[in-house]
Amino acid sequence: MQIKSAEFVKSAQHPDDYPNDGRPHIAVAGRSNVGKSSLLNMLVQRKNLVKTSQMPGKTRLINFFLINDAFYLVDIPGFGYAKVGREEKRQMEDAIETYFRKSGLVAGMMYLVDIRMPDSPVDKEAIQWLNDFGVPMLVVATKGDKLKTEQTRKALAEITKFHALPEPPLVTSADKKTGREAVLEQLAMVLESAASGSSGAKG
Ligand SMILES: Nc1nc2c(ncn2[C@@H]2O[C@H](COP(=O)(O)OP(=O)(O)OP(=O)(O)O)[C@@H](O)[C@H]2O)c(=O)[nH]1
Ligand SMILES: [Mg+2]
Repeated sequence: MQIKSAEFVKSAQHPDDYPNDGRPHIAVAGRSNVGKSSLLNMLVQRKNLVKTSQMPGKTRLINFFLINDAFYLVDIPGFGYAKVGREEKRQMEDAIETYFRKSGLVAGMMYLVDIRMPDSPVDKEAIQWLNDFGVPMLVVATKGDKLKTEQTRKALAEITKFHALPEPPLVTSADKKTGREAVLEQLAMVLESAASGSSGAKG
C-alpha cells in the first residue's frame, strides 16, 4: 500500500463526534509511551502529523487521521499511565469501549508492544480486553532499534508466548524507519477483508 495523503481530521471524546462516513477505521492502541504517535508518523512519512510526547500519557483524546481519502488511522489514548486518576481512567476506557463497539466502524487494530517489555501485565490485560471487542488485531513491536539481533529473537518469542499470539509480532523502529512496508502490507489486507465483507480473522 502506498500512502498518498494523510491529514489530521479531528480529536474527539464523544462517540457522536467520531467520523462515521463509511470509511473503515484502523485503530492504534498500546501502553502510554509505547510509540503509537511515532509509528503513525513513520507510516505516513510525516515528521509531526501526530504529536509525540516527551511526557507520557499526553494523548487523552481519540485522534483521527484520514489516509488516502480512503480510511482512518486512529490514535487511541495509551493504557497504563500511572498519573491518570481513577475517574479519568474509567472515562477513557468507556470512550475506547464505545468506540470499538460502535458497529462496523473499526475494521482492525494494531496493538503496539515495546520490544523491551515482552511480558507486561498492562499489555496482557489490554490485549485481552480489546480482543473481546471482536476486531481483528495485529500486534506490532516498537523500538526495535533498542535491541540487538539475538535479543530481538528472544523478545519476539517471549512476546508471542506471553500473549498467546498466533504468530510473532512485526518489528518496527520509528527511529530507524524500519518495518514500515510490512505493517502497511498487513493493514492493506485488513482493509481488503473488511471491504469484501468478511470480517477477517477474528480475535
Ligand atoms: N528509540 C526509539 N524511541 C522511540 C521509538 N518510537 C518512539 N520512541 C520514543 O518514545 C517516546 C514516546 O513516543 P510516542 O510516539 O509519543 O508514544 P505514544 O505511545 O504516542 O505515547 P502517548 O501518546 O503518551 O501514549 C518518545 O520519546 C519517542 O521519541 C522508536 O522506534 N525507537
Ligand atoms: Mg501519542
